[in-house]
Amino acid sequence: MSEAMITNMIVLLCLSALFPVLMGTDEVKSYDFLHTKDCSDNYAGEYSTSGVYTIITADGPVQVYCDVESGGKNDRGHWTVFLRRMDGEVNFFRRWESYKKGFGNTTGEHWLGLELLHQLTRKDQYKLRVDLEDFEGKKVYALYESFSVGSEADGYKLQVSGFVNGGAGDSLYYHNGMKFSTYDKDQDNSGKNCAMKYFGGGFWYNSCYYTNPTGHYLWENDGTLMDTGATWYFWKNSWDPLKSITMKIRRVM
Ligand SMILES: [Ca+2]
Repeated sequence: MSEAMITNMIVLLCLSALFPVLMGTDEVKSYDFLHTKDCSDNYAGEYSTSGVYTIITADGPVQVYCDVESGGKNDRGHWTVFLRRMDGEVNFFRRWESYKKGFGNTTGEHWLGLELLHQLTRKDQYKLRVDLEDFEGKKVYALYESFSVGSEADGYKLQVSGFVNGGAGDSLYYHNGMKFSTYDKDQDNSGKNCAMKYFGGGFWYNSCYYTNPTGHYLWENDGTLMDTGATWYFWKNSWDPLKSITMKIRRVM
C-alpha cells in the first residue's frame, strides 16, 4: 500500500467514527464521556461489577460507587450510591461544608455530597433505594419511586414519595420535606440540635428522626439501650444499631 492510500484509509476511519456523532444517534451516547452523568451510563450489562466509576458533573469528573447487584431486573446495574455505612471506618460527625461537598472513601464508607445530589435530581427524575443489614446478616430494603434534593438556598430539602416495602418499613416519611441539618447548621424542627443531641452526622432531621443513617457507628448490637446508632426504626420497631445502611439512587428513564 502506498502512503497516500494509508492516509486515505485513516481519514475514512476517522470520518466513519465521527459520523454517528454528527447524526446524533443514540448508539454513541453510551460511549460519550460527557454523557456519563451517573452509574446508569457506566453500566454495561452482565459484565459489569460493583465498584468505583467516574461520572461527569458540572464541576468536572467525580468518583462514585456503582452498585450493580441490588434491585429487580429493571433496576439492577443502575444504582449510584450516595451513602454507605458498613464498618465504622469513617467519622460522620462532620460540619455542613463536608456534607455539602462529600467525604469518606468511595470504596468504603462515604457520603457523596448534597450539592451533587441536588444537581443530579434537579435535572432528572430519580428513585431511591435503601438497603439495610442487621448483625445477624438479615437484609431488607425500602424503595421510593421519587427522590429529590432541593438547592442549598432551600436547605437541600428532601422530597421523597412512592414508598415500596422491601421488608424495611417506611422510616423516611417523617423526614419528607425537611431541610438538611448538621451540628453546625441546625435546620431541624426540634427545639434542640438533633445532630448534636444524638451525636448524629448530617440528615434531614425533623424532631428528630425515625432513621439516622449517619449516626454513631456501633460494631455490634449488644442489647444496651443506645439511641445514637445508625438506625432505621420501622424495620423492627426498634432503635437497634444496624451493621450496614446504603442509600442509592437510580435515574428514571
Ligand atoms: Ca433545632
